[in-house]
Amino acid sequence: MALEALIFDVDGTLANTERDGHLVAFNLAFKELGLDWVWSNELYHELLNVTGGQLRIKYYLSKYNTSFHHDDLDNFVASIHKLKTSIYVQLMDEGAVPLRPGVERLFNEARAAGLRLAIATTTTPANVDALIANTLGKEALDWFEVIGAGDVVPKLKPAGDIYTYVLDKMNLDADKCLAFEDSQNGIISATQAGLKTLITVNEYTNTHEFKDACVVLNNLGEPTKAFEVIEGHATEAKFVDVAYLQELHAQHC
Ligand code: XBP
Ligand code: MG
Repeated sequence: MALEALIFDVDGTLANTERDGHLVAFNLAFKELGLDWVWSNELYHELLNVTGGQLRIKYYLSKYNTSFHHDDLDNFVASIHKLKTSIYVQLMDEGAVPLRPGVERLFNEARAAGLRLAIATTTTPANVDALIANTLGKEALDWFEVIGAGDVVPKLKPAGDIYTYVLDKMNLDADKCLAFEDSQNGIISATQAGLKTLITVNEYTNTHEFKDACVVLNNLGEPTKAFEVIEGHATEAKFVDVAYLQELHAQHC
């Protein structure tokens, strides 16, 4: 079965948007609304176990700020999240977060090799557009055949719904694809949709469980700076290119 398509997670995989984008935007939104909530990097690490910004805020209130009450919590949280999204987009417009090593290079090589590209993420669609447009240029949004984002499906990751949605839209079988993820919730989601997955960890996810991964790397690597294999088969490859992806795809993982 030949490799035909690559499906990418966004947050933590394409860029370190959680630490340098979302966390900053949540705290700025709280401040702007006069709330005395401050999420530290350590607390955010724990809160990331819950995917989806609105659910994350509710989780925070239920576990770390139990004295806070609001008569219309759903709408209140939605309004905080709306402000947080606009702040996040502004941060991206200011170029706050670069892509991780090897991401732009791999997009270009994959496109040149005729691989189909797509995105499957839990984050709000506007956030994806802002990151892509500000790092690769607006026209790069067209590189992705499908951008599956946010609550286009009822169940967020770790449910497999977003990957299944993307595969359906592409009219593609899971065994012709590879997924790119950074987290345990992400790999559970991709695996549930039947996908083989390559993991690049980051500071929030380097202790996660990735038993179903084809390989766990520190990042995608560049010709000038090789990746490190954290878990998986030894390889001659020094950075992730199309030939290495074909090698991984042929493995039983
Ligand atoms: C991403 C998320 C999102 C972002 C914040 O997970 O869980 O909630 O943290 O974005 P994944 P929103 O990388 O697994 O897709 O505030 O827009 O939800
Ligand atoms: Mg992620």
